[in-house]
Amino acid sequence: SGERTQKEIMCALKKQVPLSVVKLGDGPFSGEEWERSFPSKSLEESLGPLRSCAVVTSAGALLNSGLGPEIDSHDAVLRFNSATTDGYSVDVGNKTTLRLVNSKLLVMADRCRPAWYKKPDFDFFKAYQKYRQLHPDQPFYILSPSYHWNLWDLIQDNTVLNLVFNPPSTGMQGIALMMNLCEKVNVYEFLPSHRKTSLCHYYEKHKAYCMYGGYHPLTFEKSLIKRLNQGTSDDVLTLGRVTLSGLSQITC
Ligand code: NCC
Repeated sequence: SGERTQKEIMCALKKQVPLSVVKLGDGPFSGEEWERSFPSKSLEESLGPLRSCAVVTSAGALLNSGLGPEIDSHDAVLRFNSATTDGYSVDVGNKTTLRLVNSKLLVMADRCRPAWYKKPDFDFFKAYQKYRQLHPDQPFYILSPSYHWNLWDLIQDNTVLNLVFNPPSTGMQGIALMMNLCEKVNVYEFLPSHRKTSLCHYYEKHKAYCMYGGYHPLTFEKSLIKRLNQGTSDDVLTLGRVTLSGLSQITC
């Protein structure tokens, strides 16, 4: 793969991983039911221009960080899956501008449906339509499959080992998403600080060392983000903070 410079990787991200959401007319998404399903405004229009953004991973190491006020001071804050702020705002803040959830979660939230693994696509898309009917005013998008796999290609292009063909973690997808939407992105506890712990999530008691990922290429995502970090290694160690430049800020 060869060691690429920070700028080369940023430019590859900008050119090869364009942000894309599923739209009416894509693949099987046509017909009356879908016409009512997708939000009418684009993601960028819904959010407006964003200068500083925070990406808050769900890592247990956020506990006792006291990062809440710093996180909330950003123009927009991205959180993942079922990560709650209730009872944890001192450490993680309480502003949530965007939430990125994996498809499994959307289906599990719908208790009437059979388990995700039986008919993943069918159930997922039905669950999406139903959610949209229940919350029509909440802009809710589906990231395109091409976005996931283009991001996987970028991780593989910058990794010496051959990766298993599993999608990037929701965290990595969210980091790349915010690099598309914001001028500057601070990511919290993706690269572990000195608070590094076996606690998987800050909001649950479950211990599992999930900071390395099982199914997702998380270890390799982390080494890639480390190469893109514009902050200091001291910021990583003491705050668990990585600072990334937005893709609009670089000329390729
Ligand atoms: O755990 P999860 O992710 O919700 O975490 C969101 C993102 O934060 C980063 N992370 C998390 C924990 C940790 N100790 N270190 C971290 O760096 C990762 O980038 C992670 O993606 C997922 O990626 O969607 C995942 O979702 C969970 C689970 O589905 C949801 O939490 C819903 O309950 C997966 N766990 C299981 O399936 C049991 C997890 O593997 C990945």
